[in-house]
Amino acid sequence: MYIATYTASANIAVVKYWGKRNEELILPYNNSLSFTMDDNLQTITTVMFSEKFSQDELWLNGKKMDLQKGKKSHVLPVDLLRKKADIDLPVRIVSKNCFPTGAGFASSASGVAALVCATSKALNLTLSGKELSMLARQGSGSASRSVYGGFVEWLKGDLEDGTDSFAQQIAPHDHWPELRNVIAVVETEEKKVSSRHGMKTTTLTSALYEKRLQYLEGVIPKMKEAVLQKDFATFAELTMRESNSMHASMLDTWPPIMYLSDGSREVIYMVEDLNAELGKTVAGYTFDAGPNAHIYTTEEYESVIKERLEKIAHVKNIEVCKVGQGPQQISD
Ligand code: 2P0
Repeated sequence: MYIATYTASANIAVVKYWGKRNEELILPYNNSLSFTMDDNLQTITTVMFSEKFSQDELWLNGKKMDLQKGKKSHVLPVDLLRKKADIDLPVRIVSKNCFPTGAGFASSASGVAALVCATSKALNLTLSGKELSMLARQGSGSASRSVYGGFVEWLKGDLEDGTDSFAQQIAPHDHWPELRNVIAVVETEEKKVSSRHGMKTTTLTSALYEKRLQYLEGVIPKMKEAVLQKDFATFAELTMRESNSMHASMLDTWPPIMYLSDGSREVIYMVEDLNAELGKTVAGYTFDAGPNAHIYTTEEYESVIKERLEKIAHVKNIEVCKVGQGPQQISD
């Protein structure tokens, strides 16, 4: 029996990945930047290989999944690693998302990152961060960033074969200890348009998309500098504008994609009002492929933001994350 258990956490991007230039290898059009979260948004995964198993199995949150359906691409890295290790045994994957109840999102990033780390360990492979990131990328793009903690950049790369498209850590988890991500859950239902489908139609139909890619080329160096200097005001403004840029190109997609809801917009106005009232930028929102808000702020303003969110009727749940350390092995 080959066995290993790993945890990995979701990451919340501040320069987002939305569009693939190669769908099979999962190669993006732009570099992206994110913070990996702490164990509040964590997946724990055990991977076992044994001749006693008759077939591959995936158990997610206590339910057996059909490997021929939706999750098939997410487990692709297991096949790649099995070939690399030259071990031809059936696998059993047992994975659990330890997200707060009703968080309203299930992250493929934490799941695939934990899967890649656990599989590699179970098969006794010694792989570099770069190799783990490239494998995770092929399961789900955003997972390439969750193999590291801290502040992470996924390089889009230029090569056709994807060998230069992987993530790297820009700053460790303790670089900016005051940073917080306040999550405002406004919707707990599953999204109507999957990221995979949505990003494809955006790249094919949005006239704004090309403009977004040009815009991001200027944003990325500024975002990295703002984080390295811990310049919160610049960081937050770039984060909000980048999120708005992505959601503008989504709305410009045909048929349009609208992830933001009335609740999301109320959170946006709350953040704008707070920053205006204090005369400085102390909070910056960002939204992924869904209506729930991620508000980056610092420890000092965490409680005022929570108080204001509690007054918004659409907000069903509030969680706070710090920046996390990245995947950890759990001993047997
Ligand atoms: C991100 N998202 O950078 C962006 C922001 C959603 C909006 O990465 O097709 O689940 O598996 O590569 O990684 C979601 O995309 O998509 C995503 P696939 P993934 O975090």
